[in-house]
Parts: sequence; C-alpha cells; structure tokens
Amino acid sequence: MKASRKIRSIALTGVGIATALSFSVAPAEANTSISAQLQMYKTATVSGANVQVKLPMSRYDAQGYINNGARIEVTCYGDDEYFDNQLFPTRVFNGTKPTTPTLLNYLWADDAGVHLFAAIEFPIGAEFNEDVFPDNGDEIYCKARWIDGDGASISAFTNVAKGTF
Ligand SMILES: [Ca+2]
Ligand SMILES: [Ca+2]
Ligand SMILES: [Ca+2]
Repeated sequence: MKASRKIRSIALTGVGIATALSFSVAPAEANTSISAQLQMYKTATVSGANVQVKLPMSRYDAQGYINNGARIEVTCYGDDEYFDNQLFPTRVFNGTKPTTPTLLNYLWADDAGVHLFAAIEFPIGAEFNEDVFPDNGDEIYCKARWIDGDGASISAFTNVAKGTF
C-alpha cells in the first residue's frame, strides 16, 4: 500500500514535469531567437520609430517561413513609472512588399535570417509624445512578436529610446 502510493506520486510528478516542459518548449517551435532594436528619429514634421527585428537562421528557412505566412507584430509603449500605455494599435508586417522599392515595412530574408525594418511615423506631438507636459521627455519602447505560419510565436522587447517626440 505504502509502496504503491509512493509510485503513484512519482508518476504524478512526472506528468507535472512533462507539462511544464511542453509549455516552456512550445514557443521555441519557431526554432530560432529574436532580437529587436529601436531608434527614434524626428524630421521637421514627424516623429518616427525605426524598429529593427532580426531572427537568425538560414536564408532557406527564413524564406520558407516568410512564404508560409510568418508575420511580425510591433506594439510600442510609453515607459512610465506606474503604467506603460500602448501608444497606437499594433502594426502587423508580413512578406508583402510595399509598392515602392525599399527595405522598409515587410519581412525579407538573407543569409543572416529574417529581417524587418519597420518605420512608424506620426506627426510631432502626436502618438509618440507619450509624456504630454512640454518639459517632460518621452520614453519609448516596442515589442516585436514573431508568429510563424503554424502560429508558434516568440517575442522580444527593444531598448527604451528617450527624447521629445
Ligand atoms: Ca514616460
Ligand atoms: Ca513629451
Ligand atoms: Ca518622461
């Protein structure tokens, strides 16, 4: 009796470990890692975010993912002490090239993997002006979430970019 109870508890523990493992391993089905960098810029009229996302893998795999419907969601936030508000609705980028020839705003592949150079602009003083008091600078960061054609996802946050946007 005592022995069988012990075995049962070991078996249950085993199930617990298996479940925990499958949870932590699932996002890695994208079979790669992701990194994201933010650089804010300003022209005479606009404040913009350059979000560079990279997923290292072979060119063959990268093109395969893109051809099979992979996408990257970019969501930007205002960094604040108590609550980081989302600045505008999430932007979604996929392998569809914009009509003008540029490397911006779509997923492309090379020998280093998948790349996205997202350029997101708003008028100065609009969405990127996350701290509205004139003497209060803005602190922006973004999250990049990769979702492959099978729905597996992996995400990364950028650095925080500071300025008056
Ligand atoms: Ca802030
Ligand atoms: Ca501000
Ligand atoms: Ca601030």
